[in-house]
Amino acid sequence: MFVDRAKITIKSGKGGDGCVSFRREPYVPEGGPDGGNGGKGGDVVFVADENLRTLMDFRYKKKYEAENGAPGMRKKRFGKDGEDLIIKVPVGTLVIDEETGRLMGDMTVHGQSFVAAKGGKGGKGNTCYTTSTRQAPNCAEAGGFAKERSVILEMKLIADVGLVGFPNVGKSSLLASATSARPKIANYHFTTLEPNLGVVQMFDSSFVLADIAGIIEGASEGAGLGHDFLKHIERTRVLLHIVDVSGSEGRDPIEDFEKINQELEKYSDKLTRKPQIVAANKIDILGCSGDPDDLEICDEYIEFRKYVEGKGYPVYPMSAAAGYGVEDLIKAAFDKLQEVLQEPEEESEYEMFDFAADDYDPDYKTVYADEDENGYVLSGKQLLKIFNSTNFNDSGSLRYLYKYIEDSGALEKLKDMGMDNGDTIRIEDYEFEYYDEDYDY
Ligand SMILES: Nc1nc2c(ncn2[C@@H]2O[C@H](COP(=O)(O)OP(=O)(O)OP(=O)(O)O)[C@@H](O)[C@H]2O)c(=O)[nH]1
Ligand SMILES: [Mg+2]
Repeated sequence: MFVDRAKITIKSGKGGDGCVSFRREPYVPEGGPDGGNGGKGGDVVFVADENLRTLMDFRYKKKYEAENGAPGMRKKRFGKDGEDLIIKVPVGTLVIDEETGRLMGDMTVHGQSFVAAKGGKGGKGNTCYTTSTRQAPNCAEAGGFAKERSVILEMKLIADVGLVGFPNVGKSSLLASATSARPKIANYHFTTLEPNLGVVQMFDSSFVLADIAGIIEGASEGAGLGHDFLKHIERTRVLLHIVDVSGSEGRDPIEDFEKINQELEKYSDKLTRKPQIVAANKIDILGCSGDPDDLEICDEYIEFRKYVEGKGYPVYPMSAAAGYGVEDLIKAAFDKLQEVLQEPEEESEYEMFDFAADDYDPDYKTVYADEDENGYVLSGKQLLKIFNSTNFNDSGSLRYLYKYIEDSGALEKLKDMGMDNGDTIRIEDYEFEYYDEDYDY
């Protein structure tokens, strides 16, 4: 199965928590703090790889997680950083953030890479919390959060050159003749349903040729899986239009040529803007060997060539089955491709993802006050970070947490909601009772 779109979830590593620890040495009754910092969580990184051709692998594995940072340790030892997770994708893949629908990365060259989910920062150990008034800090910073998101991978380019034409005209035969790919070739329509890709070697260079399912009249309106097929064609740079010039199935080659172009045009003018080279296939059936002298007396071919050239397209005679003319046609496709590669790329239909805005979270400091069937609840990202950094056996650390909650204004909100002295407030799985400052116990 050919896969050109996939949805996966990615998750960076969480930062390791900072460590709370104190020096323990003989004859030193109160050693200072010596808790080390936690390690950074691993990033999720996308890398373009020219050895991959489809998004097949993402069909089976959907979840990708980088390693967490390790917690800090005693004796000021740092926790190990989590390993980055490298995800290789074919050149020509678009990486799109599902939530915003924005483009995170357009992977156009081999080796190109970007970080799609940053790992959480390592938390600071208690060593870093020492101040002049606080010589023995009993808390350490929690590691930064992991980042999780859904991304859509989409192949912008499935191949450099795409074969188009009616069913049974010899598209797969050409792929088999020009590359080492072995597509199924048979004398019936729609032998090919999924694109077959082959690599054409040209001197010290190469390009990818895609054999796509045959197009029929009405494909642009969806006839015979038309939309899927036409979408594949959209993802090639140069079109090789194969026509059965012998009319072996009783159709007229000129009409065939026109009908396919009409379908391409109806689907999208992007397809009509692509350079197109026309191959007049099955000349052997017309009794032609491919020899130039032979060709000039082959009326059907000459008539077809005159018409198509009149429309401004180059025409190449061919017998894909016998191998005539294949080399010249492939050379022409290669030359055209080199020309196209010089041109600037068409503008992307996607807006760019804003990484700076993604790093800056305006919601980070908000403390949410809610009520559920079990009582009052506080939540919020910064609150959770401070909560995770709190040592509940240490009064200084607890006081810091309470002061943060008070300053956030969340208690006022809870009071407006009807909270009274003695009511329970919950943060994650921790509960405490609320009493006013001037409450008379
Ligand atoms: N005589 C002759 N037969 C050919 C030539 N090229 C292809 N054929 C035959 O035409 C039939 C169809 O060829 P395919 O290559 O499968 O055609 P296709 O365009 O890939 O067909 P679909 O995948 O069904 O769209 C096969 O029986 C081929 O052997 C040719 O140049 N001369
Ligand atoms: Mg085929």
